[in-house]
Amino acid sequence: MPDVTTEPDVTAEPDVTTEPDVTTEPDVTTEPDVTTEPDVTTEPDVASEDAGCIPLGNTTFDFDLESDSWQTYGDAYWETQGDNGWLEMTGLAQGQKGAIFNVVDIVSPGDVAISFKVRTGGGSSPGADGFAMSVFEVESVEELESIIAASYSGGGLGYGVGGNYGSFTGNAFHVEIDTWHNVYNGNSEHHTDPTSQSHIEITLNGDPGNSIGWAAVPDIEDYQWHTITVEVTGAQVSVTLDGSEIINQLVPGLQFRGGFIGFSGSTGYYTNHHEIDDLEILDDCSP
Ligand SMILES: [Ca+2]
Ligand SMILES: [Ca+2]
Repeated sequence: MPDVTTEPDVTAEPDVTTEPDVTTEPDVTTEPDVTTEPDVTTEPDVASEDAGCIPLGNTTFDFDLESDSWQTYGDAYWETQGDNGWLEMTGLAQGQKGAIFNVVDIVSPGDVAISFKVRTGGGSSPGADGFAMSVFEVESVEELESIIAASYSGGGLGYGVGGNYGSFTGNAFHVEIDTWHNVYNGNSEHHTDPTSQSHIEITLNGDPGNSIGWAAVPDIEDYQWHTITVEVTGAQVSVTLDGSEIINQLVPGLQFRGGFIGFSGSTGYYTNHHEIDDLEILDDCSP
């Protein structure tokens, strides 16, 4: 945890706000500028890694999770079978809420591509509630952990802390795999999902009701591994599921701010497995 004291270098970098000038330019000729930008100044933080600008790289979760960077919260746990390891947010019990975050390495702001595998299903019929990948731009692990503790289960998917879900007003980016249709009722239900079907949805700032794009994925609860990729290029967001594009849209004003990356999920009366594997992060800082 002491390593985290170096993190403000990354999260506080206002210089990066100049990057959209670059990111809106599809011209390849401007890209060399990117390599000389402040991203480079963050590299000493990951000096133990290779010289590449990929602080997390390809994480298979096959290593002993307790070794360093990844912290487990609530009902989440690390699971293995043979040489393969993966993350389970909830297990099949009711009323679970779990999260696993990397508390050491920070995802850089700016354009980014993130890929991970999900497996859900195997629970009740219907199943619920779902899970999410989140990147929270906060200044310390303590702040991150207070968010995780305060987050809602159920429709909050273990990351709901903003909007109707709480007082969080910072920047965060989320990719939900949502298998339960919430309908706002001003009481136990804090937002209305965009579709009654299972869906993959991009939301912002800790608010599961702050949707900026979604696609129905009615067959996602088959308890098979599926690969999700999300790419933020300037204000353009695209998502693919098993290689097929399901979301691609411009979100005016959007800027990927980077931060702590992790996963969370929840069950309620209804249940499912909520499993994650093979996280890959590609910052836009390739040579
Ligand atoms: Ca694995
Ligand atoms: Ca939902």
